[in-house]
Amino acid sequence: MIELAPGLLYLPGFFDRAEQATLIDDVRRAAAQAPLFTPRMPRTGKPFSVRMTNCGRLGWVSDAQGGYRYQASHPETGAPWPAIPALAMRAWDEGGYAAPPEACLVNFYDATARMGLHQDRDEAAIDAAVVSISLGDSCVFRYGGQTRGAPTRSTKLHSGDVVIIGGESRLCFHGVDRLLPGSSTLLPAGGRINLTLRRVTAPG
Ligand code: MD3
Ligand code: FE
Repeated sequence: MIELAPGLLYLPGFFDRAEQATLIDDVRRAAAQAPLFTPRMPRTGKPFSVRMTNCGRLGWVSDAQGGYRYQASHPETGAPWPAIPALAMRAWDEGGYAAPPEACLVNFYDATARMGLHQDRDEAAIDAAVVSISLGDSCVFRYGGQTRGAPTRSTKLHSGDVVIIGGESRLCFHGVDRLLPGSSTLLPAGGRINLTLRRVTAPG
């Protein structure tokens, strides 16, 4: 385990190849039930290059009219989200939060997808760490400080890696600069899947 910054813990190779394959099977089943959708920016409606779906009681969605939010149903089908993959809970346990996660956001990156620098601040339970699981192609990940202008560093994230974003790093700006296509054979057609487990509401 490597502490990249205060509260930002990097667990390289947390999931072995067989476990990664199990997680991919679970994500495929989830996406069959809750299809990937293209989120859109609040107000402008500009589409994200990353496609998404969710597992858990609550899912993160965004569109022009409603903006960023968590909701209990799929934005296109209206159905409840599928269950969080059982193996993903092993990563959640590393975050040390007493209550279970409510959301597992599934991000799918094709070779050209990116995610701009942002903070994760749509959760009322801001004391709970966000737990990230990377699968498939590696990416160049960027993280900075609690203001957009603070200096940033970049690091690569590989298939099977887990990142715990808690403590002082919970509100740090971060994003995905680019994929490294062909860096993994886990997904036959390439691409990257990131699962982020989140506690949304304050427990109790
Ligand atoms: C915050 N996803 O969905 S994983 C997101 O790889 C998101 O798909 C990225 O940002 C992805 O909101 C990043 C979570 C993560 C990892 C490292 C961080 C968030 C971080 C380091 C500092 C601050
Ligand atoms: Fe984020």
